[in-house]
Amino acid sequence: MARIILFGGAVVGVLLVTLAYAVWSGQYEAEQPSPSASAGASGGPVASGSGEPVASGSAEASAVASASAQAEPSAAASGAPTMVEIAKLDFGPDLTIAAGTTVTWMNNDTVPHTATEGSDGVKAPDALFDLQLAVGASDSYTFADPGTYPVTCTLHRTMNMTITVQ
Ligand SMILES: [Cu+2]
Repeated sequence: MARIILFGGAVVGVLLVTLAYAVWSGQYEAEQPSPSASAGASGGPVASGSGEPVASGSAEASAVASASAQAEPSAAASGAPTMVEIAKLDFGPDLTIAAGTTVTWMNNDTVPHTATEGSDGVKAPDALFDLQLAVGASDSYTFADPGTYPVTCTLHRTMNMTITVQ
């Protein structure tokens, strides 16, 4: 009986020592991780440093994206059909297009208009186009050759726009 108690006490003692060592080593390791954590924090800048090339890479990607975005206007000026919507006695902004581009004038106004080569309501002597546009109607002209083409409405002399063909 006494042997069992002694044995049990020895076992308990070993367990206590083991537990104490575990707690001590646990605290020691708990203190150790903080230096290793700061080492990991110092490794953080390395990680962010490796992140910077990624960031610059995405910046390059955005630069490429913006370059392609800048390429879109030239793509639009490279022959895609273009619509001019007439409203409130106005052709809207001037156009710069590529040779071969077809321009369609759409009369969204409440009165008839024309899209005529000329200026201030006067048709040019050798006008290439003189499109009659009833309300809701549209018509087109294809600009084959580079040049600067003034466009006017022969019914409203204040309606003017310029189409530059490159
Ligand atoms: Cu008009």
